[in-house]
Amino acid sequence: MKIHTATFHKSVSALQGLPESSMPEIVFVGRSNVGKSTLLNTLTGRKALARTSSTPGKTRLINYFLINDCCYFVDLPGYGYAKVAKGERREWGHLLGGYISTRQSISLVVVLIDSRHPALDADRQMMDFLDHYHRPYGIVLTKYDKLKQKDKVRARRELKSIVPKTRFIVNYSALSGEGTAELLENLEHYTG
Ligand SMILES: Nc1nc2c(ncn2[C@@H]2O[C@H](COP(=O)(O)OP(=O)(O)OP(=O)(O)O)[C@@H](O)[C@H]2O)c(=O)[nH]1
Ligand SMILES: [Mg+2]
Repeated sequence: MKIHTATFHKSVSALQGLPESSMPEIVFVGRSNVGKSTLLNTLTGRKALARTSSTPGKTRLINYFLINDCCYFVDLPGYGYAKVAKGERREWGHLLGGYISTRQSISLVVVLIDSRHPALDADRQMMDFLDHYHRPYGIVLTKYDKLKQKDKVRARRELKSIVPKTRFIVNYSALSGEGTAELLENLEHYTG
């Protein structure tokens, strides 16, 4: 797909506040700090569309971005970060889990995984959860620029063996732009 327009639509703190489900939603999930908000910015070519930070726990709400007036990209709070207070973590977990398990208009979940740690429990649990609710998903390996060549081969191999159901695996670097075109091509099928 080609992105012509990308605008912030709405932030939601509770499931009751979700917008009317009139368009397909492509959802971006992953551990805190994996690069979800950064990816939204590089993908849309809008530097400050989603807020990013080197400190984990930056995104705390469900953020809707309207793309080409035809679908939403949805940025979610991260999971699996120990330093966030327990109560807050539980709250995000409910919001995230409730949203993914009940929202019918989700057309695809993009799971972002840190390419340096491709097989962490938290990510496996997320993919089990997606399987359980029959949500189609694809994988983006983030921060690919930080990997040495031999680790690049290993990261993909490790992942492939544990996630046979993924629709795609894209290597991604927000620094170099690697993976942007390939990811957009894959998303095309889920925009309605
Ligand atoms: N080197 C490198 N750094 C990246 C890349 N993508 C993101 N980062 C950095 O990783 C940090 C976290 O990025 P965010 O996009 O805020 O991460 P997030 O997943 O939205 O985090 P939460 O909102 O806290 O869940 C920032 O310092 C980014 O600059 C990448 O491809 N390469
Ligand atoms: Mg974020």
